[in-house]
Amino acid sequence: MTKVLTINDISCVGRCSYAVILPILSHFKMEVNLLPTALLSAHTGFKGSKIIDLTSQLEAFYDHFKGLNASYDIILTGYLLNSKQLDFIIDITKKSHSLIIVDPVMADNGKFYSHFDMQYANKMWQLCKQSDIIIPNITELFFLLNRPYNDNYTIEDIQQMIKIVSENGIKKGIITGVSFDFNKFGIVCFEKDTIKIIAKEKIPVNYAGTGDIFASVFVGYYKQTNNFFTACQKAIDWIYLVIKETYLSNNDPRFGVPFEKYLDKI
Ligand code: PXL
Repeated sequence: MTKVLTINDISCVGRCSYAVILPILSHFKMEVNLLPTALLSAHTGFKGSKIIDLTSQLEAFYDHFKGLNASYDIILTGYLLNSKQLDFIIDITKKSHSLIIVDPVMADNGKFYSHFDMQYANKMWQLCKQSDIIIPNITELFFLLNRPYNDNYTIEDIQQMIKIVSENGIKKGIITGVSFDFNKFGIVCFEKDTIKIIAKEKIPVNYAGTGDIFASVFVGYYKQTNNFFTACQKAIDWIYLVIKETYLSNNDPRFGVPFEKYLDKI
């Protein structure tokens, strides 16, 4: 059985982070261990979220796992709360033999989420450089490379950014939320020198948690198929189905997507 250590937050409302990662990875019959970074009443897209910061507990939890002889095929990182947590995770990944997959959760739509800034992005870049696969959205890619976000990016801009990412030793990556054309929306994925664009018809609503859903369904398919580009295609096909049907039902996007109804279509 594949064993995954997931490092992420528990947002009690809003279908993101562990609320989506756990059911999806379990659906793929993976064993999931949790290293929670924070407990939030709801994700930060809602106003007034109450946050319990778990920074002071991370090391003790991880030491306990080591004492239990836990070893992981995959470490999947997501929402971290601060630079101190990043330092600790960078240290873990340096010493680890697991496949390291980093979703550098910190920004979207050209802006940082609350709590994050360019200094955090620079440190997140250090973590990305320790990883095997990164899954930033397009805003996060700009910020990782210390660039101001520019909505009018071209495919050449992305190719150039991917070149820098590859030159820094990151072998594979998926850039999500990419749109070159008014009607299309999708991902750009790369493995060494090969770059593929997978585009779908644009859906003009940003649902919470879809980055976390994409990352986990990708991880599941990657382990299942052992083929990076096939996993990207399957992940995008499934999440597109979920988002398209959600759009037709007019849900409040802060509550995420009803992915539960579509697990059997994975
Ligand atoms: O889905 C990304 C995410 C995860 N966790 C928390 C968030 C967000 C995005 O806003 O606030 C707590």
